[in-house]
Amino acid sequence: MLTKQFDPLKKKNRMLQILDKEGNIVDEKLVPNIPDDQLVSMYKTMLLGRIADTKALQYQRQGRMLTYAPNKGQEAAQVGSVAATEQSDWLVPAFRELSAWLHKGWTLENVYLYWYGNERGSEFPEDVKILPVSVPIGSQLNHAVGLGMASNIQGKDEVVLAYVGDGGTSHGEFHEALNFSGVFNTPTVIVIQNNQWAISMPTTKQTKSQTLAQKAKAYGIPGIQVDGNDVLAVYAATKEAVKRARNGEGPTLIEAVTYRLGPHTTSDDPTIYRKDEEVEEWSLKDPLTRFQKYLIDKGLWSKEQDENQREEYNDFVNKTFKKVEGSGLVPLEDIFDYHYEEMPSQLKEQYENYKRYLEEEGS
Ligand SMILES: Cc1ncc(C[n+]2csc(CCOP(=O)(O)OP(=O)(O)O)c2C)c(N)n1
Ligand SMILES: [Mg+2]
Repeated sequence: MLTKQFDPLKKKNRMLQILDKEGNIVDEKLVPNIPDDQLVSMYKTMLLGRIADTKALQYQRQGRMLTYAPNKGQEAAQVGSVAATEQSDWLVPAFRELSAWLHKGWTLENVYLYWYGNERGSEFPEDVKILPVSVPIGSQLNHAVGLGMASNIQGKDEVVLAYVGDGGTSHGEFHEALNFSGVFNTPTVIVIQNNQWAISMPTTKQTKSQTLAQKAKAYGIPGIQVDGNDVLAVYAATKEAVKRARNGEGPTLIEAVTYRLGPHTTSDDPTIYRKDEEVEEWSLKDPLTRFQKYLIDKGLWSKEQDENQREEYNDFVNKTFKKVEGSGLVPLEDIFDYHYEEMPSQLKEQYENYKRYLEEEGS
């Protein structure tokens, strides 16, 4: 069992890594059993995620997209984990999970619609079990544990995979969720995407703990730290956790050690608070390059295929965004009657103020 073999409290064998930063296998015995076509499909999602991410940032810079939270560098942490779940399982995101969303089946068109500023993007196909983006840090974890409790009560076979950032681990909800998941033995797998930064706050200042994974110990549940830029390690740890959850053995906490290569959001300038050398160092551990080398070594992929695939995705992403741009926005008024069947009085007052503001603006 990986959670026994790797211990976040020990110095030796602390972090699970299967593919090193050059894309070579560290230990054959640890390589998870993933069919070839699935390996390729995982890589393709990571590639699409990278391209769609880069372009989203550009669209926003061109004034064509409302806002965006970049994912560059975190593709393995996301695809490695979601690929280890089943279609019937739940995905509960924070807000920086582009590659996980795409792999699970949230269409790029709807993801883009959301960041474009059109709430219709948050509509998911019936068989795609994803909760909407959750911007209030940590809040999604309580929903995830609740879904897990519901799965238990209704005797369903659904496992819940939830994401949170390193910054999110300082929020009360993180601790409540871990405690409840342990007490109620919920089928929940919580993946911390430790991307080293919570806006300008480094993980080293976020906690006095050596690792984030060790926090599981206090709640009596298994916890493991994995190289989050190694898709095979993330997959292996998640697969084991999902199996445990489905067998009625409760939750697991996984810390995926990764790095946010881009800005926090489109309103952030990371050069103010971190050094270029740090970013360069992490660029050498790029999750895509490593996985690509592994697939090429295995004879499952080639440089030529890679170039063609990139071209195809560039084209697909451009076309998708054009459609989104042509869709228009949901009228801002809609946010006033979005939450309540009948608008409460204080909201009515705000709505009146808003209309007055528009009249004054227009005059
Ligand atoms: C409750 C709450 N407080 C503050 C914020 C503002 N905020 C947005 S992202 C963020 C940092 C999150 O860091 P982390 O959990 O590491 O996730 P990352 O952004 O690195 O993916 C903060 C403080 C928020 N969205 N919600
Ligand atoms: Mg973070």
